[in-house]
Amino acid sequence: MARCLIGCGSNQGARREQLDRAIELLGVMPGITMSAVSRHRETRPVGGPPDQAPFLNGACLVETELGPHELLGTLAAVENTLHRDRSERWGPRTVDLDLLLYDELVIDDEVVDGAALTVPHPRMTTRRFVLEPAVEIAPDLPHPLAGCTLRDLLDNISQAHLHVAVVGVPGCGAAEVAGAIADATLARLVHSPAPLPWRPGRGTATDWSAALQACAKPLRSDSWPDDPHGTVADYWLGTFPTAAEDCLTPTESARLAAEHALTTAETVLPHVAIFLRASPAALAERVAFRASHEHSSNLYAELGTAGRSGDFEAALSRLQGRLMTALRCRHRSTASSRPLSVIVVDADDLARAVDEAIAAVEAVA
Ligand code: A4P
Ligand code: MG
Repeated sequence: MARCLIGCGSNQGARREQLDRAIELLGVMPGITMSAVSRHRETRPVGGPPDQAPFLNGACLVETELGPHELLGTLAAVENTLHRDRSERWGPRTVDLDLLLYDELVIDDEVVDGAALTVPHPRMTTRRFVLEPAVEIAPDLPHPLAGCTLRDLLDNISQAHLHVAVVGVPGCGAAEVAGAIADATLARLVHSPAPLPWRPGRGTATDWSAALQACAKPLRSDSWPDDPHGTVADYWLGTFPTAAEDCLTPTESARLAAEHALTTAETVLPHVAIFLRASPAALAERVAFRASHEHSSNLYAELGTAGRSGDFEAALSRLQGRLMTALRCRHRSTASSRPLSVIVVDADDLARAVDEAIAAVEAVA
């Protein structure tokens, strides 16, 4: 038997009756036993078309013999019975049932019979409308990627001054996305004071140390503000030790990693990371564009030249993969040195990435 957490939402029609009916139907489905149901609460719509009606949101916990895809199919069947319209993503709905957690299973965009499934639900860790009802019924349930409990995740987004970091490889669009989040949420914007000295196969330990120290300065705990608007940075210090491995000798890299550990101990760590993941082609195109449009002595000009060799694209992709691993390490022991909430956003289309990132941060409220 697997223990699964399901998120429920409705903002169209008789919301309360529909949610109650959905939970009742789910409880009588073969292979499913309902073990706990939260209260429903009214929430502001996050993302989607403007002017849509407020939601009622709740959560339930079930025990099931069904596999994850079978359970997803059952949720869709219950939604269909209650006349769910799927014509618009994030559009108004009579009922939406999301599979939030399936035991401690991690499934990344696996398609079975035409239905894609990602578990844990990829947007749950910044969503107050998901975490509050979930914590009401299952506070100690572990989140396998965050390496902490649901209660820890809710505490994480309930900070007086939230710190969001936009993370990615050079060319991912972090500055644009961070600026847009700061504008939309009235947060303070911290722009990277020094570019990452990432030149695959070359570089000096002095350059890396200088860039690390420059970037750590605006994040120091002793000068950190406490106003309620929060801070959005367009970089994450955790990128440094990972990216330096491509440029420094193993001994120099190890020394930089040690310096990074000491330095970050005096900084404020981000609570939420927005990871901008782009395809190799989009990254190469963006770097080439910037190389031709920005000052010729900058990082992009150099990377643009390197980009003419095919190795560059591959190195950028590999770095992206390693950064992702560094951010989403599943071990509880490392949970204190990385953001508990990591939202992966497809960055090939920057306008869409901006909307997704803003929705992820607005969901905290
Ligand atoms: N899918 C993949 N993984 C899952 C999963 N773990 N659980 C696929 C459920 N579905 C999953 O979902 C689109 C596709 O996601 C499905 O085909 C399924 O195979 P959908 O329910 O048809 O469409 P959607 O809900 O519009 O899209 P999406 O991306 O799932 O939206 P979200 O993330 O569920 O957000 N604001 C408030 N206040 N309250 C809400 O409940 N909900 C949303 C929807 C936005 N804003 C909200 C709320
Ligand atoms: Mg859904």
